[in-house]
Amino acid sequence: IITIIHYRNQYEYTNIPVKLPKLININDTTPKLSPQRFWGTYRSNLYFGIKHRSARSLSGGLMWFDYNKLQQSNDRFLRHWCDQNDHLKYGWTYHDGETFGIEQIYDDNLHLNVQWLKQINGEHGGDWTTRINVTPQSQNRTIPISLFFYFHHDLPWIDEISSISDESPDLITIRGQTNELDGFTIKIKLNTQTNQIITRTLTDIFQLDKIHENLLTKLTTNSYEQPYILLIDQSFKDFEHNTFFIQLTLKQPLVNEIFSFDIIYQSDSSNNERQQDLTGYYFNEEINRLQKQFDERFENIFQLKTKQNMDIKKIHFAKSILSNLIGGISYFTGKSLVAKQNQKIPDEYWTTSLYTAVPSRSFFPRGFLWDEGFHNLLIARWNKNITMEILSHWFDMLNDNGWIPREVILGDEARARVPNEFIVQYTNNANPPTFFLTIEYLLKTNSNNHLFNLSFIQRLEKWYQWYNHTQYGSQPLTYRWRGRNSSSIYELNPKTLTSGLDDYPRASHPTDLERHLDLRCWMTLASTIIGKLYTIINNNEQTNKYLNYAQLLLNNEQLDQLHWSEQYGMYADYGLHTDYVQLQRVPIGKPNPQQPQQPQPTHLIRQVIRQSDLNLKYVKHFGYVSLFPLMIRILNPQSSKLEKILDDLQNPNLLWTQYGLRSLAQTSSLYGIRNTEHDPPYWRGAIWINMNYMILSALQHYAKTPGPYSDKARQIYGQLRTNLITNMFRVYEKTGHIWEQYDDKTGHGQGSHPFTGWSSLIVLIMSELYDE
Ligand code: 6A9
Repeated sequence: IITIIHYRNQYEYTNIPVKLPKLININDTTPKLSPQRFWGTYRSNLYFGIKHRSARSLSGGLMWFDYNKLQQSNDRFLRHWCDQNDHLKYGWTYHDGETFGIEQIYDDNLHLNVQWLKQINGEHGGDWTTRINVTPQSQNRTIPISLFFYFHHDLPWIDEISSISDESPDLITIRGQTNELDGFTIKIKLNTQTNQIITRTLTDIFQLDKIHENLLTKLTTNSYEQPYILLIDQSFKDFEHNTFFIQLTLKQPLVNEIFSFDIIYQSDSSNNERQQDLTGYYFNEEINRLQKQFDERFENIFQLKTKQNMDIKKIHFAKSILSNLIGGISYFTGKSLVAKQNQKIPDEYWTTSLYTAVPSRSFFPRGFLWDEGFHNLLIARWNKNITMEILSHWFDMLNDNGWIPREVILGDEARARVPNEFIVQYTNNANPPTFFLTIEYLLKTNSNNHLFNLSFIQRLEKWYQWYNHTQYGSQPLTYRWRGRNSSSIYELNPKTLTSGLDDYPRASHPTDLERHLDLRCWMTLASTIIGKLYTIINNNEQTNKYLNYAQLLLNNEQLDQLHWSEQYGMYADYGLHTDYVQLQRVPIGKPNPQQPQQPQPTHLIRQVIRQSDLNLKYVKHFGYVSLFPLMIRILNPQSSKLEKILDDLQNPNLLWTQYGLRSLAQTSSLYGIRNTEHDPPYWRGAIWINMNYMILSALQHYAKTPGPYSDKARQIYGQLRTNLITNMFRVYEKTGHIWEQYDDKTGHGQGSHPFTGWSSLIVLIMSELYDE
């Protein structure tokens, strides 16, 4: 038997790029080579933001507020960055990732409908128009509303601004130029007659380093002190200006009357090909045409009309969710901060750019490694090219050891959203290699196609070997997530952030002897996929090496020896463990004899309450981890273990709820339990959609594969699918969002929202698209 040699080398450097050809070359994202994805709504952390795929970009953004809010409180009145505390419903109802998008935003006193549409001509990514339709909602006719749109570039770019004229339909015209864009014109045009609604306009230009801090401060202080006189009369020629903004104030909005304006961007290099300006009725027609095209393509791919119990509303729900995942795709450039374990001062990674979807526009607007593999299961159905570019960007982040950061935080805007203690990425930390799921899907549907070239495969192998070298267990064919804190005194169960399942309970005492079932299963999948990739380029030697190794990991007897607990009747982790741990309140320090009356401060410390029980054993916590041999389809269809798992799945005392499968069994000693004083339960009971998707996918597989339990698998599959769809749709109708997790007792959405990352897999669940 050929096995894979596991060696440990000295991982000396954190920030040297791997010595393999890059997948995205310097020109690949330029308007010449990929005009269709040059401009985009790639600042998805904004309610509406736009930029292009260049390291330095002209960036645009929308902001607004109503004066009622401003007067009531001096915080949270300006809408700009998506923020849960704004309590808004918002999201894309259409977005195809390339050509157009339509977003609805519901604020208390106004509704916004933002339509964005691109036309590709010329050499610099073509033209686009953003139409902003505002419907005031307030019954109070005297509440003014202000809308802003701004453009910013790090370097000066404005050549000329036309004067404002109330009569002219073209409110204002800006001429500008940057290295990336060459010459261009921006027109801001009111679509509504100015005599219908009293407007007041303001423009300003200035010099800014950072949009997110300075512009906000500038605007808010000015607006707050002098709500009606905003014009800061800067002399145009005094300085080199790199920021432009316009304010439109509706002084007496009429209820339900629409106010509308267009931001029209025109590249000089499109001038010869442009038939007419992308505005007016022509814009409507184009949007309508693209909507129709989207609807048809959506039905072709997802075929929801053919499914039972799918009414118009559910189909609309599915379209919005897909659009939100796609509309969340962003483009970041900057340097990650990375460090080896125990390294005090972090190193800067080289400058990288990342094209990626994000888990949540409001809360986590940046790249997350294992989330992205799930995102692309859906994105790839819609547009394989987008997925291939996303994958390529991620694999270009490989360092010379074969490591990719778990969280990719690039640029000021992304960094501003992360608390300091979470910014540095540690080069010994892994995260599940879910890209193998995406690649598995791509391989099944494109076997003859040349999606994967040698450089791609070599990078993937390098990545694979990093896991294999650094996360290998102390026994053959076992694996262990690194990065658990064995000296932690506050945590009831030291976290395993690297596994993606954070506080999901593992062995109570982290040691080198631990065996992590989920990681072993991920490596089984990964080995198979690397083997299959090598068949594409006819490398028999490599193919055999990996597929043979996969066979070892797939062997059910081997698996059972390492991970099946006969006593508990489940697959489990193994390690130094006891369930007899508790958080106990103990005083901090010694009592102060000078002040005996003063109550002494206390904190909670983890205590082992039965030392004799602390020994090497299977970890008795039934939940998502126990299901991995099912999820990755390692279990033989004939296995009696499969029957046991299927029975356990249906047991409401364990994982089954009418809203989906919960993460941890109600019988587990850590079910719903806080990990520390300040750490509420996260993966200890809540329902997560990525795992439910994998379970459904596996159930469908076992239902289709002949075997003694196929009927049982089919029946559970059907009920679980219905439960998930019904609940997520219900919560969406009620709250306007899909959520990070769902409460296992009530079905309510919880955690961050909107969370159109992996929760968007509900679209694949609705359409029953799993691995074919
Ligand atoms: C906290 C707070 C504004 C946690 O979806 C991304 C990840 C998953 O990969 C992981 O499996 N989420 C899951 O357990 C969210 C992680 C957010 C960490 C950053 C900073 C920001 O406050």
